[in-house]
Amino acid sequence: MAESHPHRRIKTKTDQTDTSKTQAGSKVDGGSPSPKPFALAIPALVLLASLVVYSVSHWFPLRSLQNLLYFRDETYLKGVRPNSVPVFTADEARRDAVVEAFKHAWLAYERDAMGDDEYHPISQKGTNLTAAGGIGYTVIDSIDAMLIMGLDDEYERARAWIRDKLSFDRNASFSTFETTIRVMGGLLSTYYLSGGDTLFLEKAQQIADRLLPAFDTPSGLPLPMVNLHLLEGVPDRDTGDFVSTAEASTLQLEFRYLAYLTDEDIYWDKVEKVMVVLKAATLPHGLAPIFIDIETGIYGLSPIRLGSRGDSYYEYLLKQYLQTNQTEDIYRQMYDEAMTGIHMYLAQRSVPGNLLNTAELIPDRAKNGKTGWRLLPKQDHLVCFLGGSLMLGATTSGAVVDHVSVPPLPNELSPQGKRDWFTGVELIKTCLATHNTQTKLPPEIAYFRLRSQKDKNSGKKLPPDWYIKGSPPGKPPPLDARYILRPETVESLFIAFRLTGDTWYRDQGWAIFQAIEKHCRIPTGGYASIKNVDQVPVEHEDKMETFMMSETLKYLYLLFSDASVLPLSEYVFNTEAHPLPIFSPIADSSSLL
Ligand code: DMJ
Repeated sequence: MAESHPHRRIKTKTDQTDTSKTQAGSKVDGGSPSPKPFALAIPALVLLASLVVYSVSHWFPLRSLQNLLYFRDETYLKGVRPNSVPVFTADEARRDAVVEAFKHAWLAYERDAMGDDEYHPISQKGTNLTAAGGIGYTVIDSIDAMLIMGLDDEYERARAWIRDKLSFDRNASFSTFETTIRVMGGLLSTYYLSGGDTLFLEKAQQIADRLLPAFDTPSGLPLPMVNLHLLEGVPDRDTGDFVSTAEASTLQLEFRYLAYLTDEDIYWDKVEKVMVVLKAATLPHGLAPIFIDIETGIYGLSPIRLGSRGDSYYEYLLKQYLQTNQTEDIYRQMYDEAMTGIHMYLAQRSVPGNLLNTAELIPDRAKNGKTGWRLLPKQDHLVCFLGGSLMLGATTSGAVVDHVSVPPLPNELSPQGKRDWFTGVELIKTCLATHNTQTKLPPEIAYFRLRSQKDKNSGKKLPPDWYIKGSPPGKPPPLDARYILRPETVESLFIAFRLTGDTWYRDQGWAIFQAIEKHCRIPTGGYASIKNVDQVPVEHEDKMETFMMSETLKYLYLLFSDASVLPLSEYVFNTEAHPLPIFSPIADSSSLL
């Protein structure tokens, strides 16, 4: 098992003449309150058996028949608009409006809270994640966007802060996952985009070294928190002996790229070991419950979902495959299996509008007393990354030619590629349908009325296909009704646009941008979350999440930029939208093989 490091000392994809296939494109945090894992981990076998039973009895025949339909001949790929002429040039007016919005956000933060981890635009102040002091969360998460958008002055000031003020020596616990994706990801991306400014690589290595103790566990799975001063992994009080699947499996792009840059095996080996454990624990069809036991490496009896605590597991399967230029077939296999599992168990259609959505599987007692799975028709906004991701996977993992056209032609994709492309397109449409609210912004969580379930909501005055649970008029809005400036729909729109050149995706992104401007923009500077997407005038929550600048505005900027800016064939975006270059290994000795 893991001994070598074939993946480094090589060339980035841009250096190569072989540009085999086209490729790129991003999720853990708190959509819904996450249930605690049950105290006892159960053997994977029990889960496996119950999923198989579930499959046979509920889905398999119908799904197989549906899959066969994708084999038929087509002139246009299902999900591609016939006769649309692809556009590759910038939409300058819209792009510049996004840059103005970014400055509105950044300049307010810089004025009121420079260096603090988080920003509160209404009270015009900053706070840190812990009382021990900040770790540059907002500055580092935002700085690569400044380079990308050509905001040179802002970039120089942010760089000076990182050079002079940043310290990671904080005696408090920080999230392993969040620190990796935002801080390490931001530093590594800026290192590359700045043409190799060593300040960023040094800082990335410093934070990586402080995060490494998280992996010192019996299984090799990381503890969810790390004390950055004591250099000790720390369990999460809420999840005890467990770490969420997404948190454990969304560190790989960052640590692997650092290993590639520094030639230090340890970074690669620690995160690959995590994948070895996850692979061994995987359920049939690649689906993963959202909690895994850190000591044993066995999944806990916990929900299977594509939203919070599950999402970026699936995202990083594809992206690990893309990061090393499609050379690590093991990740392609794991990704393909997982996508098939999603189609078999989670993909649903709603009534009456036939919207494709993804449900959750909740472990429960069946009538015979055994463990079974109950379908919960709930979709976090976080799942909206998956539309673009499926399309990207279709043109890479699902391609049967080296160069896929824009938009792809039917004969360029495998049956699975066609299936995933179409599902991706459909899922984006569903996510856009959840923007059909008073504010045109999506809720944190939507429930769907499924074809396959009895209609329990008939007669209620609710949106036909989906609704926000616990949101009766006159009552305080539930947390599900919030919009916290999340990027997932625009992330998918960006990828879809790059892969199709279809300006319809740009128009959808522009409508979302306008809704953000109308309802979230604070006149004195910055943007704030809103408490209820279905209420106008809106009520604000005094917080601007760091992903507003690092993801939402960056993806919007890229959506309106010309196609040569950060092409998906050369970059893979980490789950926090930090672009990292694709590179190629010289040998194949993955420990997963
Ligand atoms: C981001 O921090 C990342 O995309 C993460 O993977 C999921 N949640 C947020 C954005 O919604």
